[in-house]
Amino acid sequence: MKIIFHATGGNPDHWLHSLNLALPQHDIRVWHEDDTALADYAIVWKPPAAMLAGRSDLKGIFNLGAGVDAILQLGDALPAGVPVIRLDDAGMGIQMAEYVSHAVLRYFRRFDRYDQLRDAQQWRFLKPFEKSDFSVGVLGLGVLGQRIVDAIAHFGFPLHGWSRTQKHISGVTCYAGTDGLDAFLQASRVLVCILPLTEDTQGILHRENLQKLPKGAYLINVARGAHVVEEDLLALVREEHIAGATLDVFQQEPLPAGHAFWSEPRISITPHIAALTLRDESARQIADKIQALQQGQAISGIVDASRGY
Ligand code: NDP
Ligand code: OXD
Repeated sequence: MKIIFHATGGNPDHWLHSLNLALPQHDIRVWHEDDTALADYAIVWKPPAAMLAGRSDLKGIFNLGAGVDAILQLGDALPAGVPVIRLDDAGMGIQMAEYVSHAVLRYFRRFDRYDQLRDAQQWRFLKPFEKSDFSVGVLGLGVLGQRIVDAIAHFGFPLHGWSRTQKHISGVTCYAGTDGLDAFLQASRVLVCILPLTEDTQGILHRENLQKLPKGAYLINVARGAHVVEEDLLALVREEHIAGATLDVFQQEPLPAGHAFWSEPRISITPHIAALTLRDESARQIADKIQALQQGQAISGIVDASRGY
């Protein structure tokens, strides 16, 4: 089997090492601009259009991430009829669970405020939040959203979730579709965004929607920066409708020097590390899926381009 590889921002040597271990019997090559030789599969992250345009020889394109917004932006440059396959968890679920649990607990237990008091050398007691008032709402109940919900459930917070199609998850009040969004937002003291970035979800966290959150709400965005209208979030933090935010993703990455988020102490920032793509786990998952496809078996993770995820 011939496989072409390209990962923008990744080290090809490290990837080739993991891929060769998982797919020892295959011929894997790093794609370069004039490489038009036949290939059976492509393994990519943010590939250039020239890599995939017209490649009807491919049987599948593996995306080295859960989010497919970058690859779907290639539009007509993607070869018609060739499935795009996203990573299903591949070690990202546990990382998301860790990240979001930490952010929820840090805010709930007021450790953000205690850090400020420690910096001011003040020994002071802060009134704890009531857990029964502290509902956590998760936007997106897919592979990663459900993993987050499972982790948060252990701490006993009231849980809400929102998805496109109706879900039934024990211990979670589930809302669906545009009709369910307002009630979901009104019920979410902490809002976690883990949606895919699509035409329908782009800019979904704008002023009007953020204002539907209860006063004093807290935002955790681990999905894509373009879900949030950044100026609206900043204004609502300054107006104290939103108490603060933990943001892993931004409209522009790296977050530019001088961006107002850097100087807002109520906004915690991480550089898109909530869930890293793990090379060995990802390579193993891709190898298993190639084997299944070669045997004519169904696989999970095939992207529906018409939905955008
Ligand atoms: P999934 O495709 O498994 O889940 C997506 C969820 O979002 C589903 O529950 C889906 O609803 C819901 N959804 C999609 N569109 C809408 C809509 N219009 N209205 C309501 N709900 C909607 O994705 P994953 O959980 O695997 O990943 C989610 C995202 O996380 C990725 O797309 C990526 O952008 C981001 N990510 C960020 C990382 C980071 O490090 N910061 C790392 C990995 C991923 P339904 O169930 O009905 O289909
Ligand atoms: C992903 C990401 O989508 O790393 O997997 O953001």
